[in-house]
Amino acid sequence: MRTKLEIRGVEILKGYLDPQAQADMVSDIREVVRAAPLFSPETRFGKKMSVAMTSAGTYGWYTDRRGYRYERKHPSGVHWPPIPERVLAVWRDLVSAERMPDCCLVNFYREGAKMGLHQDRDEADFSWPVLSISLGDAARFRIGSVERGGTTESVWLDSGDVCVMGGEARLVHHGIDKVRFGSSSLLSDGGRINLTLRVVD
Ligand code: MD3
Ligand code: FE
Repeated sequence: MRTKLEIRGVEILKGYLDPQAQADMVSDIREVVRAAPLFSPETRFGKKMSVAMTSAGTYGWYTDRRGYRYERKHPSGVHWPPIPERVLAVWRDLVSAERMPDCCLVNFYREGAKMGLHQDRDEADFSWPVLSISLGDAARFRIGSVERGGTTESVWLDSGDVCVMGGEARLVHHGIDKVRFGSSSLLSDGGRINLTLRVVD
């Protein structure tokens, strides 16, 4: 069943994708990963991220000791593959048909992977929301505030859930505390895929 939740301005659409749509999207993402293999970059502090990632679209998000940024090419030197049509359809439905995202960041969480609290602020125009799609194992998503520190709230994201972060929520701190590894049967080897769609420039 589709239900809607709102936490600190983040809109959470539980059950937005049915099981068939989730499986179709996983095969789309497998194709993206074939063209642009997953990698675990180093943060600006030189620490390897536990999340593996790649991107689709004109830009891919990247980090190394030089800092966080968007790049037009995968570290191997190839252009990022196009954003799959079925992924763009979610953006069209929930955000806009006028402007398409130019990055789909693919995050892959293996057992034990997590993502600390951060803001997404490497994009040029914060008036566009960020949209996220969760596939595979359930994850505890933590939401803070725009300012550093203060209280946080958490919510479990399940396979097929979609989040839209726009308006006041666009710059809130957020992260993934933990993944309940093996909780979903969508991915044969377990793990969690998160897609975030962003307008970069
Ligand atoms: C709230 N990814 O890639 S998605 C990220 O599940 C990221 O992989 C997490 O945070 C993940 O940057 C969380 C939900 C999300 C994405 C972007 C946001 C929440 C957000 C941007 C602004 C506010
Ligand atoms: Fe983020």
